[in-house]
Amino acid sequence: MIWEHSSFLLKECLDQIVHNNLPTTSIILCFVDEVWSTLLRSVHSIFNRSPAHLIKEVILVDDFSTKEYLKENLDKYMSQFPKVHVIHLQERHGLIRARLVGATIATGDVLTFLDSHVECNVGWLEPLLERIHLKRTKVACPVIEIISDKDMSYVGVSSFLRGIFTWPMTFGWKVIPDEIIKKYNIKEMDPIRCPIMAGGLFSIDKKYFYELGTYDAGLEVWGGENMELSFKIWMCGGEIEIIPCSRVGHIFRDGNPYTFPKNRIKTVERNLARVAEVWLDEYVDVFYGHGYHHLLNTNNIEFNIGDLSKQKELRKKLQCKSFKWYLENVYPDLQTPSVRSDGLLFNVGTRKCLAVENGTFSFELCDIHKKNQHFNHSWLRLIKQTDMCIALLDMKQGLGMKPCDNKNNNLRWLHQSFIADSTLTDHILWEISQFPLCLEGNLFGKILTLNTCDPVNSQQKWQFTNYYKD
Ligand code: UD2
Ligand code: MN
Repeated sequence: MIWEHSSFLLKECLDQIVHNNLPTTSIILCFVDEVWSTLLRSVHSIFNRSPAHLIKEVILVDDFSTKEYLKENLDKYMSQFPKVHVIHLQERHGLIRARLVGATIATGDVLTFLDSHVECNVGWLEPLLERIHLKRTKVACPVIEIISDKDMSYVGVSSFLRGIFTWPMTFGWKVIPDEIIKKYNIKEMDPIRCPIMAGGLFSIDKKYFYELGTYDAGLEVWGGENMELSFKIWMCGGEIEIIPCSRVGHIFRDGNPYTFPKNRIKTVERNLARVAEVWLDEYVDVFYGHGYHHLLNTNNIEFNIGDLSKQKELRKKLQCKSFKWYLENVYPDLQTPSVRSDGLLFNVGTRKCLAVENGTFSFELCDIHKKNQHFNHSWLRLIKQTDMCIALLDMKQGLGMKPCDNKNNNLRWLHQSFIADSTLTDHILWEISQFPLCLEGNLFGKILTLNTCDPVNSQQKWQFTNYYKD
């Protein structure tokens, strides 16, 4: 049964005029063990709610489902729709590579990806294709409305939502504040630029998708591919928009109703790390620093991120902009500092600033203009001056500077918010030591030493010029 949901549509959308030479689209749905009725609901809603001439074909990619009804039964049922092609993969590809299989056989001008448990609403397709017709580097997403997984009812959602991420690269929605809506006079039907797309539902010009190198095919099963494509689109010259006149319902479920060939958490974190390594530049520390340090530990031999050379080459070839550019221009409200603190490193006891010259420490009168007094404390807790880091060289030589290496946990120092013991927050603790060892500044003899922490010793207290809040 198909319900009418036009009550959820904006009245203004009904009067919208689109070009009559819109591009055609291939609609790609991949699935693994999808419920029969929801899969049919998806396909029927496509045909019932789209102009036939715009649909080149509907490609169903069965990602090696285990359910019997998804084999011959499905083929037989779908044979009533000449435009539907069903592909049964002979091994599990995961949604990323399954979508790519669909893309290779697609013949339409535009690729439209949908999840396999959706309901396309009245007039959903034309506004997406119209945007791409206006500019081929626009990637158009419908508003994703909610189909309840309890009673299958359809719930409309606000149009004023942007797709965003928070660290460590977690997808989310962010409401556009009322004052912004008023200030820019944003209307309900205006396209909304999104730093990140939700991932499941979007239309993209097929040639453009290939120019962008499609997805990183090294991503496994589920997760992170929306980050990868979103960064790539924005940083390499495209745009992502939600088109409020296009609305598609999606069944949101707790967890994934299918198995992961490997562990789910490990699969997703590996995917995210691949994306981070290729796209985040110096901000890669921010990603690892928010709960993914363990991926960097050299004894974590299980963790194999795979080869990234092709992805990095692609980024060069496409002459994509930097992640800093993306943050400043596409997602300025995230306000991510690339380091935890920086500036001068002031020693409270000596009332002087630490300086390095040719690898040798000294204390100098603080001078913000002197580059050799500049340090930063990274998200991975390294204390850096350009690409050299404060390190314990060995017990005899004591402290010195060593080339920075995110994987070397000997180089990690705790300070301020990283320290649990509130009597030591101004101190700088060597992270891997079993008992608390602190950096101490001395005006004579060895300038920097590592001593047993003492909460009241002011020569063990340090201040950076700037601290950045999370
Ligand atoms: C969201 C996206 C989804 C995808 C995912 C992150 C929406 C509405 N959904 O999670 O499209 O971007 O985030 O990766 O934006 N599938 C396969 N093979 C697999 C696993 C999944 O074909 O190995 C299919 C699955 O049947 C479904 C689609 O891929 O049709 C997306 O999976 P999901 O519905 O479990 O993802 P979802 O909506 O939780
Ligand atoms: Mn889904």
